[in-house]
Amino acid sequence: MTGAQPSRLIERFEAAFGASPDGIWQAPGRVNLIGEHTDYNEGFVLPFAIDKTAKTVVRRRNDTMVRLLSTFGNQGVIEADTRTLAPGAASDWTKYPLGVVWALQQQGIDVPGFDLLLDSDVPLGAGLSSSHAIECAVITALNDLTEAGLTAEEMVLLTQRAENDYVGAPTGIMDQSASLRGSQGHAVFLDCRDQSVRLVPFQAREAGLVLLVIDTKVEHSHADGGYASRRAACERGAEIMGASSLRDVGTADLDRAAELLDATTFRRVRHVVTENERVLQTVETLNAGGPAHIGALLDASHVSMRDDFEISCPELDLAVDTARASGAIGARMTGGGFGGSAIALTPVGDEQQVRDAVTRAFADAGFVSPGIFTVTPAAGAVRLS
Ligand code: GAF
Repeated sequence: MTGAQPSRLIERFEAAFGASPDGIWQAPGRVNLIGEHTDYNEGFVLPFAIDKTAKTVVRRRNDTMVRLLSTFGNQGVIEADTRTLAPGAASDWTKYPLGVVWALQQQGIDVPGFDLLLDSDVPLGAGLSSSHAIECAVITALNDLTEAGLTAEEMVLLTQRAENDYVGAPTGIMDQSASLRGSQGHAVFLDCRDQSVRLVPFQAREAGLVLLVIDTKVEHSHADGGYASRRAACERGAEIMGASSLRDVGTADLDRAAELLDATTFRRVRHVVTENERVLQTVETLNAGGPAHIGALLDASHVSMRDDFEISCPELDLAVDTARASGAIGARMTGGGFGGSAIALTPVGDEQQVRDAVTRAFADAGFVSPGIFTVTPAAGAVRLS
């Protein structure tokens, strides 16, 4: 039923919960064009919302019960009580909606009980932010139903709190910002220090290109140690450099960084500092010449993540290298790393060739067959009915 029409979802909701819903809200997943692990360093990112979404069908209740059902898995209806939510209590997908309720409560917002049906066509564990899509759909619904009047910026911080303190993943604000603030045909140029956003046109088709996503099927979780250890290295690096965050360290400071920091911390810092520069250059290049000119920046970003930040993996490297060798004009892993997806900016005429070459290379290497599809920048979270 994944990716179902709203009318089918309403039928399913009514069959499960015995009443009509108050509405349907949807929020997209994202790809990040460039700017990786810069968000929690108060830096720059350039993601966009994709045309794959989580949908939540919700009905407000008159008690404190939350009843949750998804169209995937066979878990049936899972119940919780808004009065007894505690971080770490849920281990399945329900931690995302319950984390949002918990974060709203921490903010002093009174959240009533509700029934919720979730459907999503954002691939799970593919590094396309399927969990943030759920959280953003839920917070958008609850913001409407409680009339809390939260701004997009406030909802970004509350879903970050849900992720950090309820789910247990020490992530930044990029994914929620793309999901809540995305715009069709645009990438979201976000300054993570003050949450200011500039929308940058990104229309690959008009430039004769497609953006391919290559899902390596290597699953990852940001609650695992790798993400947290990279974040800790960045914080350590900034502190030794006497900066409040790596946002305040520039390329001109790298010689001094090399003297002060151990070799590993230096490479982590160099990735973030140079990645911030690449984001700025990508925005400038997109505005001046369009997507056909950003290939080298995507490639450089991947090399930096592979060699300096060390968050790639053999499957991501193979996807990127094969895509480049078979026609893509630029490619990089996207998202937190250690698995998930790569993106490959590819001339329309070479799309099939790249798909075939990557599929063949994965088979030859004995890797699980990758998922390959195109994405375009889509609108952010919205109420459908
Ligand atoms: C994940 C996190 F959720 C983001 O906040 C960001 O740090 C990203 O990894 C890396 O750029 O998607």
